[in-house]
Amino acid sequence: MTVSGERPPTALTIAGSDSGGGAGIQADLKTFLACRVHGMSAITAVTVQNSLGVSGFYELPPNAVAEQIESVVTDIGVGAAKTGMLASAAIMEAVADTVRRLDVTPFVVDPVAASQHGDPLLRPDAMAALRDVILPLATLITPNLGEIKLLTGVEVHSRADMDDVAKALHALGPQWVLVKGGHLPDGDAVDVLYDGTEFHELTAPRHATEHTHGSGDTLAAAITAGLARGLDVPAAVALGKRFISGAVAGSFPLGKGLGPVGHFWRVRDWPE
Ligand code: PXL
Repeated sequence: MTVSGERPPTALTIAGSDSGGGAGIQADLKTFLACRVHGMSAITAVTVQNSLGVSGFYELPPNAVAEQIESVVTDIGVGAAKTGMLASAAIMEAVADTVRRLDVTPFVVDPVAASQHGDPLLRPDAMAALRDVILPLATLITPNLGEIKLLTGVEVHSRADMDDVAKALHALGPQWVLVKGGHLPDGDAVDVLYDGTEFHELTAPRHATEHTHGSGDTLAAAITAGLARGLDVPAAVALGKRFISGAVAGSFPLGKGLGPVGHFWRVRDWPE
């Protein structure tokens, strides 16, 4: 059989496994596929979870995380990378060393701290390391309002607060900040993208669904796929927003609790 495929764009996720398949590594790889990017993974931890919540997680040794990254970077090449659940300060140190040494860029950081049910996905010591060790390396960070409170101590109550906190987050070292305002109570979901100079506002209608497990991971993964395809940050964020809007509209119930966003909303062709 002849092999006729071109080499596709490649993206790496450095994140935790979700046994329920809706978030984490599983969400990222499905999103990369849907965005026609070859997805690769460096697993940081294995969570035990279903639609009702996370009942525990097992971390990998920090060097095992670093070796997975090095293995794919030095052979296959990484067009863009993202982080999700990084579990511990020791894993964050190993990821930061490796990403810096191998110049892994663009580097999207989704500062994941807890599941949608509020179950912790980080050790208590890890938030400070996420802020001090990981954020300064980021091309883009994608915090939600809860993560912003943990990173800066600031509670965002209004659209005007979002600009101020974007500045405070930018001062922590990332090149771009996407403040996700989806958890503000009223109106459309507004996000603010900031590069230290200009504010870009991105607005999307809200969808009435509670089945949004994995939505943050999926947005960050779609943005990463856009960067791997060569888009600049504003264009990749716009692509990410289109992808997550479709996935939230295509979300579905699963199990007895919260279902995931529908990663396959654009995957239409069924192999006959
Ligand atoms: O959605 C955040 C997230 C990231 N990574 C893993 C998760 C979750 C949420 O549950 O389980 C592994």
